[in-house]
Amino acid sequence: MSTLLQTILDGPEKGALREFLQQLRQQGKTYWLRNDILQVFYDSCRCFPEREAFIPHASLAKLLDTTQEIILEAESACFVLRPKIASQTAVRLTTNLDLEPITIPELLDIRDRLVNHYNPQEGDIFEIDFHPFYDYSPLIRDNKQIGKGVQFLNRYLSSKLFQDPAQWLASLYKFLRLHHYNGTQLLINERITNQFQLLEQVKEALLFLDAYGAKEPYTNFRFELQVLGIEAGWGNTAGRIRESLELLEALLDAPDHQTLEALLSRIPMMFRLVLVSIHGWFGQEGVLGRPDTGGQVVYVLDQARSLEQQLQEDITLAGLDVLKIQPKVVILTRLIPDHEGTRCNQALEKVYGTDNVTILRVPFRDFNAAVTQGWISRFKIWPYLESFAIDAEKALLAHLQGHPDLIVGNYSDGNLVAFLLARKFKVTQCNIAHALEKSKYLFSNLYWQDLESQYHFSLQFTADLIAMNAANFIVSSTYQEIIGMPDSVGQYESYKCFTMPGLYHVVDGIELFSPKFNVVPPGVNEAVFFPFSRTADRLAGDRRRLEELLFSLEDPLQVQGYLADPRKRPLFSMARLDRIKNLTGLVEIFAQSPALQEVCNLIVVAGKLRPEDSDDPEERSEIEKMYRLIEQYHLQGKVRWLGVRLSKADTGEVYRVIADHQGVFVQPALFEAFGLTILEAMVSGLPTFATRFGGPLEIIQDKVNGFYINPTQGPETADSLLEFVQKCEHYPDYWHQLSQAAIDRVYSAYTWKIHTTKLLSLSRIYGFWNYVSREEREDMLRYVESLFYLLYKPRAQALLNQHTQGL
Ligand code: UDP
Ligand code: LCN
Repeated sequence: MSTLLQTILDGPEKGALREFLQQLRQQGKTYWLRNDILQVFYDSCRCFPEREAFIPHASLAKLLDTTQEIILEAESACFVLRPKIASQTAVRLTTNLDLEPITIPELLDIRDRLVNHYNPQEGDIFEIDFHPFYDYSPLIRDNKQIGKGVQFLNRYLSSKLFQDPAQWLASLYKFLRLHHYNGTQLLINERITNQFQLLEQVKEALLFLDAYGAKEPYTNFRFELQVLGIEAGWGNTAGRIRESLELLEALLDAPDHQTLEALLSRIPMMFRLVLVSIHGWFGQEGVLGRPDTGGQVVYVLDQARSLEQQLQEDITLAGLDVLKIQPKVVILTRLIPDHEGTRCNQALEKVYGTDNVTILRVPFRDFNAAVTQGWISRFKIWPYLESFAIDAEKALLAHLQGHPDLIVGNYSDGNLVAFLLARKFKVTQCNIAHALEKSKYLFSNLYWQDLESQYHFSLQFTADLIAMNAANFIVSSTYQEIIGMPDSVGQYESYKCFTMPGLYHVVDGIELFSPKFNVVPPGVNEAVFFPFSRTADRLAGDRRRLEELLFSLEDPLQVQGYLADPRKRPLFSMARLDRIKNLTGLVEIFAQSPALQEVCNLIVVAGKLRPEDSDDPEERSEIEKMYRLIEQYHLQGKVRWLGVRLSKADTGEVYRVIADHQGVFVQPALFEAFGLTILEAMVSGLPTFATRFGGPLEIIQDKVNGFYINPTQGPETADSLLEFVQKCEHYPDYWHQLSQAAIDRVYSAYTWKIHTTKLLSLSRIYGFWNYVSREEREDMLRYVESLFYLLYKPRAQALLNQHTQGL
């Protein structure tokens, strides 16, 4: 129970707490969330400056700072407290100011009562609880270590395995014998018949290698090694093979976790990778900015390219060029017959600049052509995924000519399909969320029934629970994506305990302390996005053309608005035109600050210019709002809105042109899971102001290499932009300082090389442990399957029925 709350009740602030709760009650609202609670409190502090309890450092302030929710019931107030990251408790405070603990099921009942969905006479509600299934896995204790799962897991499992040397040797031997490529044995062959012979042969091979210099190519002695039972895969030169075999020898003699990690990251186990990204328009051109089509497409394409390169390097280093092994990376997505001029109707498309990265498009089955021929909102895609996975399995086998070695899912739909495929192929499953919608839409679970016809969150959240628990490992872009910050709940954390009134209660939805979580941030495509000062790499023609497009071109089909004084410093933003991206919010902030308008213009690249051109209800309503704001605040001459779809190369140059004008990039989202545009702008050298809600908090270090803004506080945001612009006027170097700091930040922490090296290392290590401990996870996977078949599938079928009836 809360000691802080008890201290308040036992001390002089007791009265103030009672008074504060009274104030909340008087407002007639029963459900209070943190921001509103604090707002009421700080308003009281202003009204009663003389009252000691109403000061920001009083115990009451500290308590409210850790309070996520207050639910007011007739006879009590329920406090949901988050005293530290990833830990939550609930307590009831009665009208007599007595404290009682509240269990998780009780808390979920209270929330149901709040929305009139508590019907105990109809029996208990279905409870989802993953807790018992995590007993197979060790748990991290220190919350600072969350997100560094692989080191922890490797250390833990190694020590467990090494305690039983006989089992350890047997597992290692079996694992090494496992590796083949298209029927060719790798690593060790049948001449080594058991684990005991393995050590003898390794020693023999090391003796044999003494005769060769470190640089001697493997091909010169390949067949001699084969006779000793040693196959390709240990290295491309005598020196590299020696190093690898010495690692193996050490592991057989006196195992330790570092040596195991070093050996595993050398072992060639990854040749065929599948990246699943289904919703939206997946393509290389003309798709970004379309509904549901943004950062994930950029991320997956860049990641696929980088993975191929890294795999190729690893294969060469492992000495597998002799076998003519070529890595294959497949991006599995949906084929859209009504392709609207994109290439989304092509079954196979090679990714530019690669040898073996292919986009493989599999159509949704034609349940109802009116729906399945065109783009389907990511919120309505659920009924098509199981049959998609069945068809994709065949298409993958045909294309890859073998099983994949790793399946990486992206977003809720891709992760669900990755789960189904990984189960079929019996391979490692990696999850990447990109953004979990549950955190984006306030009350998305509590009021799911009201939102169901548009968003179908009952399917999405069930799919999320299935995929995140089934995954062998989860890659997140930031630490706070997993468990949030001291004052905000993480995206994964929000799945820990929640109610879907009338459908189910999640009493333990995900183990946040599981070592499956790993933070591996993405990078930027450095050939496209680079600092504006690298003039030799920029094309003068593009620069002029885009300068004109941004600042002066008159073309009502592409651009709305003109700039009366184009010399003013440009504030720039670019995003899909959906509500959460809040570009209309940025226009409003600008509109309400005449001082900012004095010194800056606003330029936004977003969506389309005509509502009738959009199929997406959110995009249509944002377009209409944008026009309303421009009209209402007389922004003509101050704002330019480009409804264009830029090529990738042009996007890179657009940031640089804005930087030529010493502009500023503003990212005003109400919530941003990560925010690739922030990396792109920063690496181009643009001082960046980004939302403090979500991933940008980790990318940017406030006032060092960028700035945080709170887009819900318009005047405050306008003031901080203004302050920066004024400072730049006074100290011309200031803009350059910030610009350089932004560039340095990206190059030091956000590159694809760093990302893929880590991802592949994770894949190998989790792959090994998946093999060694598979049986221990089977009960979890069976539970997950039952949720899929008994909960998800009937709801997906019901949605399909609606689609086939044209609803
Ligand atoms: N983008 C674009 N044109 C647009 C809007 C976005 O090229 O009109 C690109 C942008 O450069 C970035 C990605 O789409 O690479 C958006 O990624 P981000 O992570 O910022 O947001 P998301 O759209 O994924 O939520
Ligand atoms: C989805 C989002 O909403 C963004 O915040 C991310 O940057 C993008 O995916 C790539 O992970």
